[in-house]
Amino acid sequence: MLIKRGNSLAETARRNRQEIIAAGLSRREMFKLGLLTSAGYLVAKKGLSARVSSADDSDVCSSPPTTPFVELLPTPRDGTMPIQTPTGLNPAPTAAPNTAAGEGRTITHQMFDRFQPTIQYAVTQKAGQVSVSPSLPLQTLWGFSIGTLGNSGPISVPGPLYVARYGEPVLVRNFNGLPPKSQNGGFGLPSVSTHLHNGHTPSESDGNPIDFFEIGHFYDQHYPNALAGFSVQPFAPTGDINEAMSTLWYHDHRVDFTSQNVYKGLAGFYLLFNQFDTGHENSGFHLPSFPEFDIPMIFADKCFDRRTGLLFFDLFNLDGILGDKFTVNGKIQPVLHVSPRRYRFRWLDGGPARFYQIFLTDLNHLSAHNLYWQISTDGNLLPNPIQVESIRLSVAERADAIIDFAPFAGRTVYLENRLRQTDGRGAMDHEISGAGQGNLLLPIIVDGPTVADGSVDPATHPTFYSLPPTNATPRVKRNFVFSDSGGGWQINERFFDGNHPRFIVQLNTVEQWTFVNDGGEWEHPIHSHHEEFQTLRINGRAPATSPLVEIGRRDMLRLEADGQATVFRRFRDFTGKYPLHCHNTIHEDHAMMLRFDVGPIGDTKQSP
Ligand SMILES: [Cu+2]
Repeated sequence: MLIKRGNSLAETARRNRQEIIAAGLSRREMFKLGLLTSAGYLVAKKGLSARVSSADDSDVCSSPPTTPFVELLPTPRDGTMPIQTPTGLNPAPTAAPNTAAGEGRTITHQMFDRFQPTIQYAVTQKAGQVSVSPSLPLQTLWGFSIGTLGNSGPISVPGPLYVARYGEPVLVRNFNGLPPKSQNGGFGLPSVSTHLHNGHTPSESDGNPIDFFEIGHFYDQHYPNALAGFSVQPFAPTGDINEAMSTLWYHDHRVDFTSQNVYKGLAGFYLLFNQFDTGHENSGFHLPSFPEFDIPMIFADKCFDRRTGLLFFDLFNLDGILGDKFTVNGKIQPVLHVSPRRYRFRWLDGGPARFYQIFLTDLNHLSAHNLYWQISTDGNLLPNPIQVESIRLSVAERADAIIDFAPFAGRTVYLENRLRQTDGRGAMDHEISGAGQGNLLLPIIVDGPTVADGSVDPATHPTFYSLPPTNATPRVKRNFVFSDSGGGWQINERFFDGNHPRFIVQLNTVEQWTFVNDGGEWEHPIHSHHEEFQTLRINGRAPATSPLVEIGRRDMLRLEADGQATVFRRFRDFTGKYPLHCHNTIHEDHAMMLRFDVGPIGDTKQSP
């Protein structure tokens, strides 16, 4: 009975918070009423706080019931995940900000002439009505629509997919057509900065948290699509092929509001191809052809108001929000039909705070260990495919999987998350549910026609790229302690300040960074912009492989409870400001992030 009582207390507290949010009280008013601490947490009263938990008071929401496995998974192959199409921009993009025409950018593009963007896109961020499940009312979400402000189509959540190629620079004109804050439905700020996650991008186009722009304005974002190392020997002028990336994604990164804006829908995929990862299974690495057999999937858990059925964001839970409804490409528990052959799935943990461990489950053969292949970590192909039974993802982390459905012909298998997590601070115990006892994310029905499969069999041990060497001597070794302090989340005991860099990295040098998790009750998925890193040490040992693939190039590092990691980093080609932050987007907004700059002369601060 204790458990029941605890659950109802948590539910009462959530309902009370919903009422406060619905009342639209400002934080200032809440301070006056004595509802908020100076750090921004709700005061520790039972029946209110998300954090006054007794052991039985787990913070999992209770959405209305939904009927699973009805709607189809949106995919690029049938246009239900739209593919972005090039256009001509008028006025033409310029290196300097075109403020006269309404551009919100304030910094001139670096290397605009060197990487002239002959491929141009227009996209508009706006509100729209979206179905997430036939069991729930239409939701007013925010998304990206193809076209210019005032001349764009319906939004899609996730947003349109970009198909880019190395050597073909791109410019995206990104319009803010969002409604005013008074019409935001309780959360979300109509002030945005779109980050291309994992991109090797000039600072001014990176979607820096403080480079946000307002309603009615646009921002030209220049993506060179160039391999890292193009400006230094021995890789100039084309860059290091072993730095090639594949699965990227874009999402809002507006300072203090990233969690709300991404939760509301502002995210999508950006795929990069080249002469090896071609998108055609009859050439290069012979990976399954896009888009027929190559399907991106973003996983995001959501909470819906039990009474209204509308998407709910708990503004007062600063630990991290967990949902009890599991979406894939924006739909709650959709369905995918495939043919009996190999597919490439590109998995992304879209957050805001949940960790996943994804198994292939056959509900009629629960004891079977269904193996598949992991071919990448984040946006990077591994040197070789690795056979796995599961892949673990932290927020913003990606993995490409190759699954052969030939052995499952005529059957149904599920993507199942079996990692247990009871609050937003992490999945500390790494407890794995029994097969069929976890979260069934997506049934895959293998009832498609038998078709030719020209893709490489991962069991033949194909080789992709090599790992770049990590034996260069670092110019500086820096340390970063991630802690629950100051009433929020901090790095080296300070909150984010976007206006002042904590340290300066010297352009075209190597550094060694050590991340330390100062606490046993939370986990932080750490992300840094500019270039990726390679892990040298993790939790006191050399990086390991399966199930947590640690050897590959990465832009995400899962800093476990009491864990630490040392990584090798290069900073080539581009200068300017970049963030290092936790990608639990709630932690990021409150305010576990720092700004570093890359410039001609660096400093040597060791604990910046
Ligand atoms: Cu964190």
